[in-house]
Parts: sequence; structure tokens; C-alpha cells
Amino acid sequence: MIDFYYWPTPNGWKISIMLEECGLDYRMVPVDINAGDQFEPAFLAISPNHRMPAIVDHAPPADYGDAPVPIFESGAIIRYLAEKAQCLYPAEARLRKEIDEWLFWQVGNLGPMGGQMSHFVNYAPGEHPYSYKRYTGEYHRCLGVLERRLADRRYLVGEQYTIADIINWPWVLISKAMGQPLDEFPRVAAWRQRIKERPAVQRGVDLGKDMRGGQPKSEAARQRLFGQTANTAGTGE
Ligand SMILES: N[C@@H](CCC(=O)N[C@@H](CS)C(=O)NCC(=O)O)C(=O)O
Repeated sequence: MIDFYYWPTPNGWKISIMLEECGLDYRMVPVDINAGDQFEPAFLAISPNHRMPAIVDHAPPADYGDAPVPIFESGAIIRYLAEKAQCLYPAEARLRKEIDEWLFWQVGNLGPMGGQMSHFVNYAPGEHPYSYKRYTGEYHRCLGVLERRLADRRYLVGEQYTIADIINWPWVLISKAMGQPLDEFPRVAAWRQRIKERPAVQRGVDLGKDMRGGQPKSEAARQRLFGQTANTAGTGE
């Protein structure tokens, strides 16, 4: 059984979709990031960067030994699950190299740029023209990278749907809500729709739907989320 530490956001969906696609047994453990669950010592022991998603696998593959395996960072989690279930991560060397490229590209580019853009589009009070332009531009640039990549492929590494698609997709799913409706990126729009139609993807995105909250509801929650430093660890103190 896998404990899946989760809150319904794009980074969480990467892993809920993967668990559903591979038919793995899991138990969802909510990490309410508005309430500060990401700073609980028990959670930090699993995820030292105080971010979800994270997992603990209580029945790991034999080469990990018997002790439960904790994993943080969506890229590391998705590769671990793919190898455990031998699912959506083909072993062929050149293909695997390409999958890894698009996986690391997501966690180093589309994810952080989309995350900062979301902050300035959805959460930052007041006008921040430079930051807004910088991050909306970077997110737009990333969509252009995907558009070119999909020029002659149905999925990011060819005709096969893989973990490279799963890890990128949630941050494209939300493009319209962030003010970039994909009109300029028809191949990305078609790829998004193709993946959205998969039943496992729908189940993954629906996980914990009733916990979705929109804006942080209190000033304390805003401080916890947006006032983090090494000293306060986001407690708002
Ligand atoms: N690089 C991390 C990013 C995870 C991340 O940023 N998670 C957000 C939710 S989408 C979070 O836990 N935020 C809590 C906070 O900001 O305090 C990954 O890919 O797993």
C-alpha cells in the first residue's frame, strides 16, 4: 500500500493520475497547504522541502529492502512508481533518455514558471507589471516549446503516452484559468484534450475535488503560503 500525501493542485494531480493510470493501491492522506500541514514535523520527515506531493511506499520493490520508502518531488515519485509498476516508462534507452528530458524540463521550467505566473495572476495583491510580464512570458514560451515538440508527434516522445505526458499535462490543463487559452497553440490544445479523455486522468483530477479551495481564506493562510522564509518556515510568525 502507498500513502499518498496530496492536495488537489497541478503538482498533486501528476501523481494522482500516475497512481490511477498504473492501477496502484494507495491511500490518500490530505496535506492541507492552506492550513499549514506541509510544516508538520511528521510530514517534513517525508518531504523536507515542505511541499506536496509525497509518498511512502509500505511494500517497496525487493531491491529497496523491507523498510517503507519515503519519496518527495513529483519527478522522483513518478519515476519510482513507473519503475515499480513497469508502467508508462519504456525501457528502450533512447526513448527513456527523451522521457527523462521532458520530465526534467517540466520540473525545471514549465512547473516553476507556471507556479510563479499563477502567483502573480491569482494571488499577489496590487499591480506587479514586471513580475506579471516576466512569468506570463515564460509560461507562454514554455507552451511554444511544447507546440514545436508536438509538431510531428501525438505525445511528447512519439506515438506512446508516457510519464513525460503525465508530468507536463496538469500545468497545461490550467492554462485557460491562468489567462492563456491555447488559441495560439493548436497542437498543445489537441494533446491536452487527447489526454483529458483518458478515464484514469479524469479520476486523478477528481481526487479530493471537494477539497479544492481557491484563494487562501485568511491572512494567516496567506502568510503561511506566501510569506515563507527559512526562519519562519512559513508559520507567519
Ligand atoms: N517541485 C515540487 C513542487 C511541489 C509544490 O510546489 N507543491 C505545492 C502545491 S502545488 C505546495 O506543496 N505548496 C505548499 C506551500 O507553498 O507552502 C514538485 O514537483 O513536487
